[in-house]
Amino acid sequence: MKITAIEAIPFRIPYLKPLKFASGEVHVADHVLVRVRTDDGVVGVAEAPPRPFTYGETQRGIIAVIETIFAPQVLGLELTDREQIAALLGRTVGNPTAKAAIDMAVWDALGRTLGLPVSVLLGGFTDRMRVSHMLGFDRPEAMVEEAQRMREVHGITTFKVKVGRRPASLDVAVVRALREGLGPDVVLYVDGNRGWTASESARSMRQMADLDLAFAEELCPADDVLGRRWLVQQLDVPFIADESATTPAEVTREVLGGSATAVSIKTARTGFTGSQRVLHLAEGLGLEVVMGNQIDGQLGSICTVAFGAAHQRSSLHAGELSNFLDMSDDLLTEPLRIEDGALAVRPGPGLGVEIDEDKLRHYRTDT
Ligand code: MUC
Ligand code: MG
Repeated sequence: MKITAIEAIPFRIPYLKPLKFASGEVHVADHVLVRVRTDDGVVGVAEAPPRPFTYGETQRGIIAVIETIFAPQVLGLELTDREQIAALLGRTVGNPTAKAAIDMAVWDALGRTLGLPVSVLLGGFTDRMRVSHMLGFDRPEAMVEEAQRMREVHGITTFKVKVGRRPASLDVAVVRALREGLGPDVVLYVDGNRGWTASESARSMRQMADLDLAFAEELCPADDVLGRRWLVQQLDVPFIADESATTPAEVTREVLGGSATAVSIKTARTGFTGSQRVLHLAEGLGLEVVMGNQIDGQLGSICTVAFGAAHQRSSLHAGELSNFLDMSDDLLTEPLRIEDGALAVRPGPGLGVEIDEDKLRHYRTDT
């Protein structure tokens, strides 16, 4: 169970359709596949998605920090030394998706070594999650059409709508069109990626008051401290902290400061070890949890479902698990399938997935 090598492999898979939101847009999945090898010949995998506009990480930066800082610290440790590994990686500031991918690849290797699914090791609460689909910026008719297709083809009935544009009326019109087009039974919530001011957010939320929204996420920056607190106190839906609250300390600060009342957990940035810390804090504080999407590929999405399904609180709401559908291809030998609006945990050891070596050869950009 000793870690003997950590590989960081860049790959590039285009999206069929870009995802656009207030803080950026993604046209290509320029991710990093992380492989942790042990002296028993076991290989654990995970993927790191660079999101420069959210965390400042780039594909080259992720590879550099893994190869030059993290791998030398972790080599020689046992797969069960997860607290040691977290402490060593934690000495470096930032680099959340690089750290998370190492953590999750270690968990995958541990599950494979023990012959148990990671989701069972984490808690094993249930074996699947309902899926929420994230709708990026587009014309109202196109977004309604996409949501209808997701409902018809995959049975998805929960949608997160990207907002935060100017004029805000563009987004208000989209959310109204979605409610009118999809009817009262779907769950709708909005995510602004910090695009609006607090007053634009308050005004837009008033204009959408009749649309039965379930949550509002990061409508304005958390750094607008008093404005954000003023906004959150007047809303009658939970306000989800996403990129503003990625660690237990940040969650505590935002929530005790009155700037958030719910939390998004993304395994892509807190791995399994860090996500459990945030989840247990959320339980203690009484916060609702949504399993978020870091615009993950299939490997990242199976990590989200493994964690989300493992615990009661993280499996209550639909998880954001479907944006891999917009990628032109992926790396798994057996592609993920969303059925009846749900994504199941893979039953095999570890994460229960295998990398297709031919596809990896085709999409990796370092050879
Ligand atoms: C989300 O929930 O915000 C867009 C930017 C990012 O960091 O994650 C995505 C989705
Ligand atoms: Mg978000």
